[in-house]
Amino acid sequence: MLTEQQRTDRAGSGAPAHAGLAAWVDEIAGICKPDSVVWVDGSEAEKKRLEKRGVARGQLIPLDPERFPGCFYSRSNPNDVARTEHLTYICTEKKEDAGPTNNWMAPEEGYKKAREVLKGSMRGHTLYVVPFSMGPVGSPFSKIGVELTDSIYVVLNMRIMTRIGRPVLDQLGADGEFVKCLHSKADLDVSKRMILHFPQDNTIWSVGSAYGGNALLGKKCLALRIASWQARKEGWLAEHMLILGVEHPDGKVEYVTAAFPSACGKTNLAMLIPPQGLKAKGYRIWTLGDDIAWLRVGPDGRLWACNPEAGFFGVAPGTNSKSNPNAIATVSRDTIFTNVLLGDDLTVWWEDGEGAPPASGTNWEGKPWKPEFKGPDGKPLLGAHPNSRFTAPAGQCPSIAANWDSPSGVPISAIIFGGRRERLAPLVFESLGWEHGVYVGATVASERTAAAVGKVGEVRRDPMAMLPFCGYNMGDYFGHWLEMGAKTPKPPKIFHVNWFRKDEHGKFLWPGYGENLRVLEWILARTRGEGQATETPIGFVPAKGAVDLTGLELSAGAMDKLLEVKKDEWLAELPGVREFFDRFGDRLPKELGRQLDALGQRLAS
Ligand code: OXD
Ligand code: MN
Repeated sequence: MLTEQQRTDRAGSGAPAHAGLAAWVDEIAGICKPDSVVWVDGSEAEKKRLEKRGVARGQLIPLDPERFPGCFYSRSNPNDVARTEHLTYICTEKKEDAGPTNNWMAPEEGYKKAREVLKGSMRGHTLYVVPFSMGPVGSPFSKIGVELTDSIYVVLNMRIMTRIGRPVLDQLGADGEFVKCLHSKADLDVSKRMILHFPQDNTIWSVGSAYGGNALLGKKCLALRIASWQARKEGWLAEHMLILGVEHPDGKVEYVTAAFPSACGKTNLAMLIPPQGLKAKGYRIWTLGDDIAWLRVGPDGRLWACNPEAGFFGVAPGTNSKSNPNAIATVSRDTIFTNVLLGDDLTVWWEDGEGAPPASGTNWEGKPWKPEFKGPDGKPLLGAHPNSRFTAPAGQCPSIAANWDSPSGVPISAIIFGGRRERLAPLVFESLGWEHGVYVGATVASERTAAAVGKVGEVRRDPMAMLPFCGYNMGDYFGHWLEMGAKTPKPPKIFHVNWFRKDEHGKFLWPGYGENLRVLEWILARTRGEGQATETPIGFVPAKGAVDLTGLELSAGAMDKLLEVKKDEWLAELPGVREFFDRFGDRLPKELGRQLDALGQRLAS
């Protein structure tokens, strides 16, 4: 129960007319026992107050106001720097509804275990009530959540990544539906860490972590895991996809979505700058989202996409003015940097980043750092953690589309799947139709990156780049994709790309980054019934000369190698796909088994 003082505070700071919400906040405060409860209104004055408090408590360090105005540095516990998929659970009544690719816990057990950790976990802390909207407030795409958290860092990040505060409460009204999101850092003990999703209760409980993907509950937890469940029920798609627009010289803009596993370049592609050689064609690229897309069938029978987020939570290492100049400009102000290198001059830096490193600083682990320092393995001591991040408002991106937060979304011409594969997958291929496209998405495989705890580099199946994010049985998810195709009168075409193919000496064959526009150009031409292609057993690849390489120096024969479909390698891939499909038993749609057989026959003939 709240004390009288706490009730007064809440009333004073604008608690809602929503009795269900007020009762739930009381209930959680009764478990976590915070010293006070603060309802977040989203105002500038409140932001300043929270920043001041974060600084006073040592959780935030203000950066040099000349070089990084409005920016803060934050360092998380070294045991808490990436998503912890092995501690992430889908808590459905029936285990089979979570499916073979998710960890499952019975809802009663989940609530009970987490409650033990939550009991009194906020003593000495404030509980912040953060009403937030995923998607523009009031848009037909949007969903409302309320996150209760004991972390100022979380409030300030949610402020960037979502729309928060008073307008959201107004939209919620007296009886609106919302996702109940509870987050407590507790004591950051890994052995008590749990990220629990209760899709049947519209509820998320996350304890023991302050890392973005585990703690900013609007992102992976709501906008993917819970939303994917809701999307199946309501007939739409919640996907791990960027959204970008390609503007042609006549002003016409075509939009695509692309799903790549975490840390495989979605942010870079979403913010692409046309390469020198294609400049003459006058393209402009517009960014609408870099991580999540919600898609619905529009009144014109096409699929329309909306980015539910309002900011970018991007991977810092590797971001520089060659790989992503727009990101560098985006993070030049009002950005929170997490686990990068903090210079003694109050600047930030990361490996493969921008400019010279500071002469000395403190690294992501809090260790003194100089460029010449070596770690225990004799290699240079890392300044930034490989999964260190920046959190920046979407509106600050120079390439942000004017319509990025349009309540009606944008119509999609192509869906692109991709993985990080050294071999096998060509630079690009087009699927043979929606059903085959769903097969292509369902069989995406990729080498693991640093965005989640685990062995980096290991190849794993990551269907639609949703393996860690699908909130229900993936067999049913594939079925839902097939149904969405059937109910979309004018579905987009589905493609697959691989920017990471290597030659026999282990060198990347494709330069990537801005040059990827050349591939997008071919993809869009194909959606208009143009663009030359050769049919292969796996789908259509660009015909010789069909990808415009003007001004691009590729090594001799590189394009042939990039587009080569090696039948023996593809045949060798099939038993692994079959084994993966078998895991879903009778929840696997028959269509996918048929697609696998048909591919086998095409490859063998
Ligand atoms: C992310 C991720 O942070 O996919 O976007 O891990
Ligand atoms: Mn992601």
